[in-house]
Amino acid sequence: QSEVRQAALDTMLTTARLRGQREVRASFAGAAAPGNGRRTVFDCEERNFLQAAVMARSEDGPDSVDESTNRAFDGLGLTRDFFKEVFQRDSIDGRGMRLDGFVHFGVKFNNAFWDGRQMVFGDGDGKVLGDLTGSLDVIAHELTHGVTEHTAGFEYHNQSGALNESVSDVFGSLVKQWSLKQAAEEADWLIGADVWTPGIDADALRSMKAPGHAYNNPLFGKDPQPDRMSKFIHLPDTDEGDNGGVHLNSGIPNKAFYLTAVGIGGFAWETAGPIWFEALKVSGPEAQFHEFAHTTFQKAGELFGVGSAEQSAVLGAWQEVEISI
Ligand code: ASN
Ligand code: ZN
Ligand code: CA
Repeated sequence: QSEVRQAALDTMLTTARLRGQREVRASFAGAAAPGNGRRTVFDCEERNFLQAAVMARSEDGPDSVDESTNRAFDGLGLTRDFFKEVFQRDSIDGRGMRLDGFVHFGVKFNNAFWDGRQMVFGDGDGKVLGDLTGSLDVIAHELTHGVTEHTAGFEYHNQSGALNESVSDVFGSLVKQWSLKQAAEEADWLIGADVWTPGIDADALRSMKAPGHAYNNPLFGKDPQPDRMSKFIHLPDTDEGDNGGVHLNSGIPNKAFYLTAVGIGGFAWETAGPIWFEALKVSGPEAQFHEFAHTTFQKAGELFGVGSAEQSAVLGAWQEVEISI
């Protein structure tokens, strides 16, 4: 058990070190070139750094023989198309930024991440996690970190960091729902169900519907995600403290989104989705839960009318997670 814990901590610290690493961003050839959202997938061949990765598939090239490459390529494409068709957003930066995905990062690496410029996926150790390209919502989660960086820019710690995490889960889940044409009441609201614990059925990395009921986190113990403000977890703003519990406290805004979506009913990407997306575009880097809640309420009024059923769903949802507007 302590071995599993140590491995999870190592993974988390490695991810923290690589996330937003400026050198990686700057050194990548062509990084600044506009690309009409064109995709390229690179194979890290189990190495721990991106510079040595080999091109595995590009927009006009043939399918790869490698399934991780094809899954990353397809998942990035679906996510790009979702943002374009549903929100008229042209790729990560709104200006057609090219999409670079990296697969087979490291040896049995139990994570996926956005590094400030590209999306990186490990193979998983086969026990805690399978190949991280195996869940569409995980791919969409990582791409959405890029969208958030280019819009609200939520600082990656404490409440603004939990909002950053939550927004990635929100649109990660919506991409999956959109691709399956699932209404809010039919969706599973799980993140990473296909990749989390390959040997154990019916669990996931996180549940937006029931935060704290999806999994056993090797680092933080059983059912660590809170679903309301009174259960907010105070952790230090360090790498070991998950930057103030950003992957834990995201359960609170996740639940608020879920409640809004099922409160309105129907396709969530046509209801709660646009409300959250408009709120994301006008929020700032230091936004706190309360402020963001207020912004969603305001946007619901603008999009659906003041006093509309949609706006009261937003109000009720935040109330239920103990955030008053
Ligand atoms: N999978 C994690 C995420 O996307 C990686 C990290 O940044 N801690 O948030
Ligand atoms: Zn994330
Ligand atoms: Ca499982």
